[in-house]
Amino acid sequence: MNTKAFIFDLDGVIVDTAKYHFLAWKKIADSLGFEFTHQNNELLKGVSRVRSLDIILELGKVKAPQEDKNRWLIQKNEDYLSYLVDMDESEILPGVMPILNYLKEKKQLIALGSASKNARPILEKTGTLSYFDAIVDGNDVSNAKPDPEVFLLAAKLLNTKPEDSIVFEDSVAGVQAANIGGMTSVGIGEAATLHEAKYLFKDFTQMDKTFIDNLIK
Ligand code: B16
Ligand code: MG
Repeated sequence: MNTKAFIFDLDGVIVDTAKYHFLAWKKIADSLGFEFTHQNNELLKGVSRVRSLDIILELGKVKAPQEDKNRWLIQKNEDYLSYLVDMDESEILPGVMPILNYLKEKKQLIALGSASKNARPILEKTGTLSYFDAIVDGNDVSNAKPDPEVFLLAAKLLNTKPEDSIVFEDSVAGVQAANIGGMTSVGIGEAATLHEAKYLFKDFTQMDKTFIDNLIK
């Protein structure tokens, strides 16, 4: 049987943390006196914390010295972490566990490829850490998605070529990163935003074992 590398994004793919990122960023925007909408939040998916703040400040037309930015970055992360305190396996998105278990059963390699610097504690809290043969997160890379660095490093750690790697992603930047890296991109979400993905599923409950079997062939 063939062995492929299956690389999972974290936020929006394994867990629905996008809602917590949204609440924490909204608090910053509220305190600065401008509106931050769910639509605005789409721009931040898969984007690093530092870049996310820059995008938000551009939206609110706010110019600020670096020391203010540093303070807001700390504030946002503290607030975000406060939402994660009680996190457990109930926050794993529907259909994820059956796919992870099937990949294990088929002796496939599994990696995490996330922009988040909070990835490890989230995997621990949700009881999914042991599924991953390699973890690459925001602490390990210097180039943000759509740069493919995060996924290329994950494939390298798994000793797998990019063309034998499959990436599950909910963000436009992440799908682009997988494509640029020469990997098979699987979008998890809406066709309207993820049309660049090679394959698309609304969520993991729509993905059956045959789809995985065909990727492994
Ligand atoms: P943190 P992913 C990304 O995670 C999120 O989609 C994005 O909204 C967030 O800003 C980024 O992680 C950084 O997260 O502040 O926890 O370091 O989707 O690449 O798993
Ligand atoms: Mg994501």
